[in-house]
Amino acid sequence: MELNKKNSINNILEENRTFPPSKEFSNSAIIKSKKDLFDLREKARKNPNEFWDSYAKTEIDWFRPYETVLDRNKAPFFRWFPEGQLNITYNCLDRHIKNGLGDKNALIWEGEPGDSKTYSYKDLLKEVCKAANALKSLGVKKGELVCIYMPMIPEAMIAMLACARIGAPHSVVFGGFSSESLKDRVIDGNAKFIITADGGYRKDKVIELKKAVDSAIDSGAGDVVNKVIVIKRTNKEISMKLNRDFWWHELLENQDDWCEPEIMNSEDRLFILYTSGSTGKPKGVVHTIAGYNLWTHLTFKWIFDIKSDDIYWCTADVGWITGHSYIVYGPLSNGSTTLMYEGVPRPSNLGAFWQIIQKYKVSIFYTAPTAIRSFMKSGREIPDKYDLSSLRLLGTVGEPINPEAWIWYKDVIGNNQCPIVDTWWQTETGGVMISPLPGAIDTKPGSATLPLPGIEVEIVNKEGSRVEINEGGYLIIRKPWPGMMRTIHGNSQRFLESYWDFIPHKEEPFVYFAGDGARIDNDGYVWIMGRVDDVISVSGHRLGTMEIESALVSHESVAEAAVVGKKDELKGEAIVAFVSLEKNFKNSDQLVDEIKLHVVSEIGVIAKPEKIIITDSLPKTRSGKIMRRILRSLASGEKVSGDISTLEDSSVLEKLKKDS
Ligand code: 7RM
Repeated sequence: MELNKKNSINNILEENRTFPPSKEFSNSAIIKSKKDLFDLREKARKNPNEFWDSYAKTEIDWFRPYETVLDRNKAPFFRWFPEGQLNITYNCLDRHIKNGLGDKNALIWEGEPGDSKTYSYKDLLKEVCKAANALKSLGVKKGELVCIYMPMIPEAMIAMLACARIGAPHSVVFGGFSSESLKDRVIDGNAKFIITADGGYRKDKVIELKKAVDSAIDSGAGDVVNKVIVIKRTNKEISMKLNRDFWWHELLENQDDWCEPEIMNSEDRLFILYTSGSTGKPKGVVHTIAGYNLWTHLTFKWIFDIKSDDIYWCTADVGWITGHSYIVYGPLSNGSTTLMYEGVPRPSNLGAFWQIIQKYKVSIFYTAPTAIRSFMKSGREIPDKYDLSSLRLLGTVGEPINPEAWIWYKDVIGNNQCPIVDTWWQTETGGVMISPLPGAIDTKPGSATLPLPGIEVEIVNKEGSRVEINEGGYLIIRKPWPGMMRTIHGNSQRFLESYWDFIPHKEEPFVYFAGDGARIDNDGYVWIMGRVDDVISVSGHRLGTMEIESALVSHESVAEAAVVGKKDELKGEAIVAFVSLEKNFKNSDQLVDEIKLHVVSEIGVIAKPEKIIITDSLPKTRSGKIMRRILRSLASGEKVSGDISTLEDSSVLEKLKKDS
């Protein structure tokens, strides 16, 4: 995206409506007023170390206290609370039981075929301990990476916590990813263990997870993986390999229901989670224990204004960062009740979400703009059939929300009673960075509003200078924060290049570049404009154009490919691929379908191109770079404008127009 004043104002509807929180909401909120919020922001700005220290001391339980808040010696490899020792599962489970919350519901789970289950804090701790002991019995050691490839069932959460209990970092791979993607992640992380299920339910279909694990192992991951644990979910026949594959229920059967929490250092790894970038393969974002625990704990508490009797539901999958931070760690660290749903709304059950809110009296609901837009499309008659009066707060995450969808969400789902928290953050930031604190400030539809206390956001140009009010630019973060990523697994060079070297820095020695464009309005509110790199956001899921292009060219018929995002009313962006064919292949509908399916099997169904345009004429510069800007205009049906003088062969434009 090219950013300048003109397009930043044109791109985004000027939205001036403001919505203050109700008096009742503010009065009972944890942070009650703009003044309280600004005082906190000021405190954090003046003395960040003191600010973080005051929360780390009180909100986190330590086995050994830290001495240093922030170690900058190897910046930007920042280290937080380095001498401290703790175990995040102690903070998520044991301490609540000690505080008398043992019988409180920790997890409410709703299964896709209609089954359901609840776990109290005591129950959850027992299950986690049993699973932890089972992992130990299979030989999982502290520090060894465990891959988790699961449907949205309680065992996904239990497996994550069991790993954390014994100090084995986890690497959760979204269950919708293909065996190819799984293989890449297992190999990159060197994960010797995989926890999976026989299968999972997704939109009236069964996905065969164990089968995908088997083919990942057969096609290369076998050099790395030596044990697989399988949870029975669908009861479909699968093959189990002797001494390699173990049933979860058999392993757990005779395990002790107590497992001492491993004493971990603050900066030990908690997990790796892969996310797409503009170049190369997905990168393994590394998060460490203490800073992540503190940041997910604090942000969850502030943003969702959590009360002891709240029933909180985040609709994300645990395979994404939102699931890690705001289904598992943030809610549990706060001793809250978190709801998990195995399914997604589907044509055969468009009321699924509202049914669940009604059934469990959900009070806080956190979902993605894509979902809201699709509900909007199928009409308010559906949600109107359900009693949604238990809701008191609504949230969104993953992509910009258009004001129309925001208003609909507030009106139809929230009955105009609930504040909306539009939360901006990334896999890399660990937790939310920009969001309204719902009792403290007025919201504007489409803006994530203000950075949280301790977070110093600025919008700058290519030279690193701050741009003017309402001018578009690159979003950067000036100060380190506890939940920040620590590195890219196995590639610290890429960590430096992707996040810290992009923008020339002046005042602070290190500024973090988020990869997003944004502007800040007169009131200091941040308006996110989308990615400025070659990352496409499809229904809030991040995909690199390069990743999809490599999947395309790995098909025998594809000579060259260029992928762009096209604006999509529902999904935010849709994938459009321009493809040139190898000599012996001819364009046909059948071939196009075959190529689409090839991408699905290489990456996963979320990467399926909506449209493939076969053409002999990809627009290139004299140095051979594909001019994506031209393709973006063509894909969106817009006029190709701007400078095309660098185009090597200007006649390709006419040919391309014909092809697309
Ligand atoms: C949590 C998550 C991160 C990218 C980020 C943005 C976009 C996320 C918002 C948003 C506008 C928001 N992690 N993004 N939240 N854009 N408003 N509230 O999504 O690593 O998968 O993606 O998502 O572009 O850079 S992520």
